[in-house]
Amino acid sequence: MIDLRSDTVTKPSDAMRDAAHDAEVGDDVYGDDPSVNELERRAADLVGMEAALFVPSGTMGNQVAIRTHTERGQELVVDNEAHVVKWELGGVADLSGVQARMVDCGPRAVPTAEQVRAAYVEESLHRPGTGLLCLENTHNSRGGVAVGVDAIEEACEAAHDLGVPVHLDGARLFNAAVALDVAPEALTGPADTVNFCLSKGLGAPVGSLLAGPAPFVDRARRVRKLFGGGMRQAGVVAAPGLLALENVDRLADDHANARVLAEGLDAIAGISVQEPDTNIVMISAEEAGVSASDLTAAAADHGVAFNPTGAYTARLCTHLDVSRADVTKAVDRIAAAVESLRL
Ligand code: TLP
Repeated sequence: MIDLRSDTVTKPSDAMRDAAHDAEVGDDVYGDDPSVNELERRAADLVGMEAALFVPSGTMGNQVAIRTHTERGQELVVDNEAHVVKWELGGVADLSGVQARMVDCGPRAVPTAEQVRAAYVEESLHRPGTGLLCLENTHNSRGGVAVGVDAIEEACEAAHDLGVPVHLDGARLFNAAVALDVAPEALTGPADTVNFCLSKGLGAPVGSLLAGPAPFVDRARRVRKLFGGGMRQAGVVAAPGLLALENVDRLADDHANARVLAEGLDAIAGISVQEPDTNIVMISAEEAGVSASDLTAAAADHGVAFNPTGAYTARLCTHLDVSRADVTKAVDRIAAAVESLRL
């Protein structure tokens, strides 16, 4: 099976497994795990922040950030397709008691300054006040869009002018940086905090980092504990995470594979493709009159796995465990699957 469901499906390399075996460990809740401490330091440096916190998942990183930034009842301004509101089980309401004021950012993927100002709610006797702006880069549900520095700066500046902090869901931050050929700090600098994942394109088995100013990270550490994310000898997962940081540059290979995949799929009659910025390819089979569930089921029968995202749309991800040859094979198999549905 060629597994294009997500870049989360990568298996740890032998070097990562060895690193886990050999890791120096301690009790991280006491701050005693040298591997975790090193990872947090390296991660903070990498995104130009003062400190970082190792968390088990991107979801926890985002939800800890939102809880740390906000007070119950406040509003969170966010794109209506953002992961934090679409794919995190209503965590913003459940875990932080905030309500989302959703903005349709369209293909731009982040709000304009005008949209930020329009969504802002001033605290009053009748209104809760806006507590946070959340951005996402790359933007997953909008097709792995790499949002440029100018758009990030514009949104952050508008929020800051209103006294609203900004959290960046950078689960795939390095995909954005590589695609745009900018330093990660250029994308994170305008925001107050950022979460990035080790367990996606970078290939680690587990883990994300929430980075920001040291006092924020201190408070986030307590929230992580509250959410059950205080890990003990977490060096066994931090050590492979340190190796994952070496996989940043190779994300360009995934992006090149995504372009080949997109071109191949676009050539199949009835399939239309959104040109990929990074490692995510969004397709529609509407013209072929084929539903996404039929398409993904037929493709699985032909040996390619990917996920439906709507009635006719589906998402395919390239990653560390998918070669150029796999991508070419995947195109042939999907073409055969579409053909089988036309018969
Ligand atoms: N996204 C997963 C699914 O949940 C959709 C995927 O396969 O892409 N932010 C963004 C932008 C993400 O894409 C994801 C994972 C997360 C946060 C959450 O990360 P995890 O899965 O580590 O909780």
